[in-house]
Amino acid sequence: MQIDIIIPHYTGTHFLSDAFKSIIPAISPEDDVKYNIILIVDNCEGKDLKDIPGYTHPTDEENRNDIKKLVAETDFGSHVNVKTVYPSGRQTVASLRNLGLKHASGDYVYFMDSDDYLYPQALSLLAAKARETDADIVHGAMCKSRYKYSTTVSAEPANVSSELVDVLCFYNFTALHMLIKNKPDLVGSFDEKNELYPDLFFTAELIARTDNIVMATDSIYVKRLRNDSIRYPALSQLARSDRKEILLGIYRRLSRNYKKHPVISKALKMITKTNRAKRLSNIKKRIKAFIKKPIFLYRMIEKYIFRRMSMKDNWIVFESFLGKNYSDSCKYIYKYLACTRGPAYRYIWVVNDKNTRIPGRVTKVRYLSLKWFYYTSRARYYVNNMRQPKWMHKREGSTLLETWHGTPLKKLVFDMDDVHSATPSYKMDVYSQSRKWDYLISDNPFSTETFERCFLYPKSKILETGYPRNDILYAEEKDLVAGSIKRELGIAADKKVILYAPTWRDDEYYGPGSYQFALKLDLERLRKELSDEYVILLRTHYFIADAIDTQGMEGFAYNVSRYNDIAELYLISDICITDYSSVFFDFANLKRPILFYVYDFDKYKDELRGFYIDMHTEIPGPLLYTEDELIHAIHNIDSISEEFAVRYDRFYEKFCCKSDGHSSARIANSVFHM
Ligand code: C2G
Repeated sequence: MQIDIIIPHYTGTHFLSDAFKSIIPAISPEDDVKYNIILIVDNCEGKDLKDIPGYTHPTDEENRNDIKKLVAETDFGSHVNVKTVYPSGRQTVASLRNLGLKHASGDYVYFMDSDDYLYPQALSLLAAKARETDADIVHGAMCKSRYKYSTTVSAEPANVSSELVDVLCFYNFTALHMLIKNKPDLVGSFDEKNELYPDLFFTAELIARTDNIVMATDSIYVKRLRNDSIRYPALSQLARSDRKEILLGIYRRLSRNYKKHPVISKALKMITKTNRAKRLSNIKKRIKAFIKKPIFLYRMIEKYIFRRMSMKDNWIVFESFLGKNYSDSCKYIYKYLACTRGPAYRYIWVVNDKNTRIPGRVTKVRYLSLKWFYYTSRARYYVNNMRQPKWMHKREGSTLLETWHGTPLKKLVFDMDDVHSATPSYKMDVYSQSRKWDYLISDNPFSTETFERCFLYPKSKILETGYPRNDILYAEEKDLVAGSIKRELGIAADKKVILYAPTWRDDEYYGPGSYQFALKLDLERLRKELSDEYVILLRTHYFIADAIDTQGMEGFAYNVSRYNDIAELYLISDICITDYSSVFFDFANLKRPILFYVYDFDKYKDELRGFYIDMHTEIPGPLLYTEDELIHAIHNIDSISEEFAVRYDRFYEKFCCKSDGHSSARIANSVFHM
């Protein structure tokens, strides 16, 4: 038996590489089947590709070279042949597949998309079923995934559909994952005029031509949901305003033509029902949200009233961590402006706790309150350290200064392969949000280069000034300030301070912005071992919803998660313990010891995020995997400092090189001209 696997491909060799990797174990070496992969490669040049800062689309030549290399390097085994075809001129998925059909000479044809992948044995199981039944069509089961192919792919999929009518309904009459007997009166061809939905008619016509269809429910195909619709949009993600209309037209025609067909008409009815249910549930959700959350009403008020009022050129809104505190670079830019420009500006601070102490004359507003809408709508300047809400309107002529909240260690946005966090639309969201930033602050040349790539953000708008939030670490009065903070927190002057500030885990969440955290430290044991010399400050990341329990640990462990400004905590800390948080880039400005407590290192590095720098050779302290190692390191902190001295200096040179205590001044002079 010979099976021709037709794969149309356009751009994104990493997708194709995953598909290839999955095909190898999808074929059992014992199969007495010849597989013939027909890869049809479309041209990239001449397509209406978006201009994206920080990213250049590959030329046709580059694309082809990448593919040739991949094909040459992939060892499919002796019973698999690969043929690559490069048609000229503009193609569509339909025309690429039709071309594939022309090259097919085997007993069965099989369509696969280059961005999808297969479960182990998937092809062999289809082939075995075809041999056993001699069916015209052998259809496998399918599921969807947000993640790339991995060798652990045999884990239970979330939503495998195994009935033909289910597959047709949920995968919109897909032409994928079925062996089709290669007879001209059965296979037919794809409608090349139908750019967006080439599968619908092809599959309906195919199914209408034969009753001899069997399911192979143990053979599984994974439809991969792309998370980067900016650089690699799927057909279904291309911005087309006529999409709905086209689809409705096709459904109508199909319903007319196949009114009496038992499977097709049932699948079409299910699609209509599902779409109606989805629309209804969306409307219900909106109504509920409108009633429950005033924010929708506020958005209307902003749109129809505030936006029509004049813009105030001297108003500045500052917002740090969604109004959770008065902190970060926003705080230090504010302090500098208040001191040097005084009443030339009106200062508005977004703080959720109205008792937050902020020196100077400020107007306080809660995050997403009606006042927030009023001031952010009318102010000329908005200084933020996180992403603004994605629906937020930016007025013509206003300035959004994005200070960002750390030098990146963990891979960000477009440098991430899979997105494991609570928001799967992360890449698309960040892209549209960052288009509204007029400036982005960077702490060092490394961040500048990374931000340009990971945000696809123009370098010309990045201000590489160093972080204003670290100015305090270079202030002349820093020891005085430290003394008063220690007193304020009730820490004895003779006690040394350890700050434990871990980050959040992408896969442990309650919902967007609300993450779980379990303290992996035995506080009782730490107290026994360390309390003669040290106290410990425990600080969770601002995304963490779980509270740390320090009951019974008074005088030793302090929960400082709600303390406004972590920079002030750095000032009083003798040792900083973190994991993958960017806090160590800032703390390093003090040249004090840093320990990395990384009990879940492999998972974090390989599965969740990946890092920009080599944690084994570049970071200014040891990687400690267990509590024993951590305690041992604290007892031997002087020898650790000695051991890491050279690496620390190198690290400081690279990442703290722009910090000198005057970053706020540089920002103020570049952005605020009154
Ligand atoms: N932070 C904090 N307490 C923690 C962790 C973080 O106050 N326990 C603050 C620090 O100012 C830190 C910032 O939040 O620099 C960002 O936190 P990260 O742990 O680095 O994580 P994330 O918010 O994902 O930002 O480019 C930086 C990245 O975006 C990381």
